[in-house]
Amino acid sequence: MSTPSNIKWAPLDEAMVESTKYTIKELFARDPERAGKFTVEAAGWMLDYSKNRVSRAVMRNLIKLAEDAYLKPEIERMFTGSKINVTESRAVLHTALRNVDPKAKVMVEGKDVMPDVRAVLAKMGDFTDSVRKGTWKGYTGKKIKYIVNIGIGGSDLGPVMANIALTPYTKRNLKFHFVSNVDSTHLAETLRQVKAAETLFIVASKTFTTQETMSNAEAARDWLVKELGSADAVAKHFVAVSTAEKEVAAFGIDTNNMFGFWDWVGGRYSLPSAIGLSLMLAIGRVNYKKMLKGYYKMDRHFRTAPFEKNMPVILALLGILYSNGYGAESYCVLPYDQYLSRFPAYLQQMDMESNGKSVDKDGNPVDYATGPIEWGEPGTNGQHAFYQLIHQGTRLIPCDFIGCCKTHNPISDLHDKLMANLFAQTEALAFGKTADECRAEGVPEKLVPFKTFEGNKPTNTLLCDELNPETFGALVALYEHKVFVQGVIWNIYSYDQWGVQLGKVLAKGVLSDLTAARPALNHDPSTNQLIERYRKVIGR
Ligand code: G6Q
Repeated sequence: MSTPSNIKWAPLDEAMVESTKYTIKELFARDPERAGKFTVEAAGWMLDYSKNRVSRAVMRNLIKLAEDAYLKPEIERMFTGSKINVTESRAVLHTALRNVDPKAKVMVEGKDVMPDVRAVLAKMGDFTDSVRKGTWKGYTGKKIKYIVNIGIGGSDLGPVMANIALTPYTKRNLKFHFVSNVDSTHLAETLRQVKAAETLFIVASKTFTTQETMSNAEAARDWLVKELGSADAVAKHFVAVSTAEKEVAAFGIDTNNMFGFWDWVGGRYSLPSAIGLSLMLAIGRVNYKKMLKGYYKMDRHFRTAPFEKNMPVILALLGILYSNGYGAESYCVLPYDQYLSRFPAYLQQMDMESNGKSVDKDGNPVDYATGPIEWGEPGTNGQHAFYQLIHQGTRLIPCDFIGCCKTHNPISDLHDKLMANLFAQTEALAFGKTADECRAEGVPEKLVPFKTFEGNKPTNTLLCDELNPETFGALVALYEHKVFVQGVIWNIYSYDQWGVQLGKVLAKGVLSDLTAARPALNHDPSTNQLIERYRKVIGR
C-alpha cells in the first residue's frame, strides 16, 4: 500500500541541491550553448525552457522522479483504456477522440471505441455542413444565423475558449453565444441579441442534469416556444450534446438531433468530443479535423518521445520543481496573443479541478503540495497590472509565456511590439538588473534599492509559427498531458472532481429554503442570517 511517504522524493532533493547552486544568469554565463540545449520541439511548438533554474543534473534528477513514479507505464495505461479514474470506475480516453489514424483501435472492456468516435464525428460534420450551407432550416423556414451553446464548466469553457482562439477560421456570418451562468442576466442579455426564428440552441451537458444548464435550457425553450408560437419549433431549434439519451428525450429534444459521447471523456477534457459541436459549426469540419490532428501529434509525441525531449513531461517536471522544491504557490500562463485570451481560464479548470486534491490514491492525506493555483491574462495587458509582483514581489511565480511568430492581423508594427514585449519580459525576469547596473545608468543612490531587480525568475517560452487549428489542438494537448504527469507523480487521482459534485448538491439544499414558505432554517447562524435577509428583501 502506498502512502505519501512512499513517494520517492530523493531525486527532487538532489535536484534542489543542484538547482540552488547557480542563478539563471550564472547558468547562461557558464554555458553559451544553453539556450539550444534546453529547447525542445513538438507538434509545431518550440519550448525554450533555458530560463529556468535547471542544469542537466537537475533535469536528470527530475526525470528520475518521473521514472520512479512509473510514468511510462501510466501513460500507456491511459492511452490503452485502463480504468485509471478509479473513484468513478472509468477509463480516461480523451486521446481516442482525436486519434485520426484511420486504422486505430482503442479497446474499453473488450470493445473498440473508435467506430463510435468516428460515427459521431461524421454526424457532427454532416450537421455542421447543413447549418453552414443553410439547408438546415428553422421552424419558419429561415436559415440559422445565431448559435447559442448552453453548458457550464467543461461543457462551456473549452468551446468558448476555442471559439475565440480560432476566430480567424470562423464563418463570420454565424454569431456564437455561450450561456453558462445560472444568473438570469446571462441568458437574458444573450436572448436580446438573437432572433428566435434564426437561432439554434445547443444544450451541452454530459449528464443532462446540471442545475445551471437545465434551468437555462428550459428557460430558452420557453422563450423560443413563446416567440415562435408552437412547441413544434423545439425540434428545429434545439440539439443536444450529451451522454444521457433518456434525459435528452425527456427534455423534448429528438434523439436524432443528439450528439453523443461517453463516460470515459472527462468534462474538462471534452472539447474534442461532441462538446466541440459549436466550434465545428464555427470553423467547419475540415478545420476541426485539422485541430484534432494537432492534438494527435502532441499525443503521439507525449506517448513516444523520451522524457528528456518530451515537452509535456518537461513542463510538468519544472512545475514540480517549483511547487514541491521551492514552495511556489501559483503558476502563471501569459499568452501574447489576443486570440488566446480565455486560455488561462480554460487551463485553470483543467489544472485546478484535476490536481486540486489532498488525498493520495489510497485515500491518505498527502503531506506535500499538489496542484498549483493557476492564473494569467493575455500580454501585454498583464504587464500593466500584476507583473510588478512577479518582478519585485516576495513570491516566486513561475510563468509560461506563449507567443506566435506570425499574426493573423498585421497592422503597422504592432506585432513586432507585442513580441518584443514578450521576449523582453522573459529576459528581465531571468537576468534582472543589479544595483551596479542601476548606478551605471545614473540612478540616484537612494533609488537604487527600488530600481534593482533580483532576476532569477523562471519562465518557459512556447512559440509557434502561427496559431491555427493544428497548433491550437497541440497546445491544448500539451497542457492536458502536463497535468496528467503531475498527477502521476503526486500519486493522486486527476480525473474525478468530488468538490464540483458537492457544490451541485449543496445549492439544491439551500434553494428549497429560499423558495419554500418560510421553512425553519437549519444552517449555521451566518448562512441562516443571509437567507433571512434575502427572503426579507424579496418579500418572502
Ligand atoms: C469537468 C467537471 C465540470 C462539468 C460541469 C458540467 O470536468 O466535471 O466542470 O463539466 O459541471 O457538467 P455537465 O456537462 O454534466 O452538465
